[in-house]
Amino acid sequence: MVALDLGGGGARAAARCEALALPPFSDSTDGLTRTYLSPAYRAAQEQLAVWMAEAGMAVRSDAAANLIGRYEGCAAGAPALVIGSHLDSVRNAGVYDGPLGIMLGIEAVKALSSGGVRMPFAIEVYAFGDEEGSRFPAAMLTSRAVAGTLDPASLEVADRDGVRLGDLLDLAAYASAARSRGDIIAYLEAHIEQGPVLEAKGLALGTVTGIAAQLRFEIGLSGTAGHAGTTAMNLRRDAVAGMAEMVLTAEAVAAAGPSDLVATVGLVEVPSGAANVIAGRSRFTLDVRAGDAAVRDRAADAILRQFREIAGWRDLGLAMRQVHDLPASPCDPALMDLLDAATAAAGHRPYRLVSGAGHDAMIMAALCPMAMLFLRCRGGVSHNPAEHVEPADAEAALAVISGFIRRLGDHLEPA
Ligand code: HGY
Ligand code: MN
Ligand code: MN
Repeated sequence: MVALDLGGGGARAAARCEALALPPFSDSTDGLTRTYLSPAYRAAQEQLAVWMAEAGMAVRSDAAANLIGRYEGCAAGAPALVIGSHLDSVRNAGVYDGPLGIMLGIEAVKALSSGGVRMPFAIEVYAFGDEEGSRFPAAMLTSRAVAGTLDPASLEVADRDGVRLGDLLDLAAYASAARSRGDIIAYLEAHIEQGPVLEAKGLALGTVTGIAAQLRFEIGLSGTAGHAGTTAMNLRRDAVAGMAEMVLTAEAVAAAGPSDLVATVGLVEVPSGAANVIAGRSRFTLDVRAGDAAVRDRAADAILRQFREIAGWRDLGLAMRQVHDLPASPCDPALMDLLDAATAAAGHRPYRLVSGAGHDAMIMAALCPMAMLFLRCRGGVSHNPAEHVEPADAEAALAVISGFIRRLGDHLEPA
């Protein structure tokens, strides 16, 4: 194959993520927030569609509101390599978490189309919708729809304002976003590491070996609302004090386990909370992860058992609902080898590492072989506006993705 001109596409990919951090591509004027199906999400899709078309792709969207660009292979209608990541963000997010993988996919296609090169397979770039779960109490619905693993009951969700997913999209059609196995050869996702390992090793890039298993719960406590000045301490049923004890319990259980076991309470709410009222109700989320699902499950069982004990002696009502269960997802060994080879050919030392963060890749693994390329991010900081990727590292990632694409062609059609 002729050498491709990557033309500063890595730096452009990073710059485009920065361009999507401001209104109308952010729902907030104060930092980046772009939730699934919000006005900012729709505006970002419109901009992405322009960039996909400029790169030589035919653009469409599916019933789950994913945006897809397709670049045909040598023969029209050939099965596709999917390159993707997510367009939504957490609240007050960094700008690269998700979009960078989409932008790099677009740049890889742009290099092929500019060089007039067609592969023996098509390439589709997917911009997924709700990876973060920052709007609805669910996550990765749109990649689940594509992978064909969606439980229709999981679509019955509403956001904090009571807007239901079904108010925004046709839920009866949602699962038609599914792709069939024969249509997809492999899935590749490039993503910032969101951790400190690559930076500590002095490496720009890493090949992911697998993604940690995740469990997520919503917990509700009910006590008795009362007067903060007149209710003696021994007479209280305080839903905030109970929640505080549970938060520290989750932290202690995870801290006592292996280093890859983590537990997080990231959202706490006190409905009708006030300075002079003993809280009658509280709610919070619990996220538990480990590289091994059995380790994760034992820890989650221990945490929930202690929650029941705390609720018991504090005489609090306790409601616990599991909202998310993702198994550990190993990456495909042959695709990891291709990424390592492309990394070495691009002049970087191949290095393998596990992902503690969740990604659409773990869902796509049910549909096809999956691989992930991590990029170093400054200080390992992510889910934070201070997230930063060096343009030079994005250039390196684009070179590796392009090398991966070429090697995938050779891998599928040995000379
Ligand atoms: O939660 C996660 O791991 C991902 O960033 N959505
Ligand atoms: Mn994220
Ligand atoms: Mn992400």
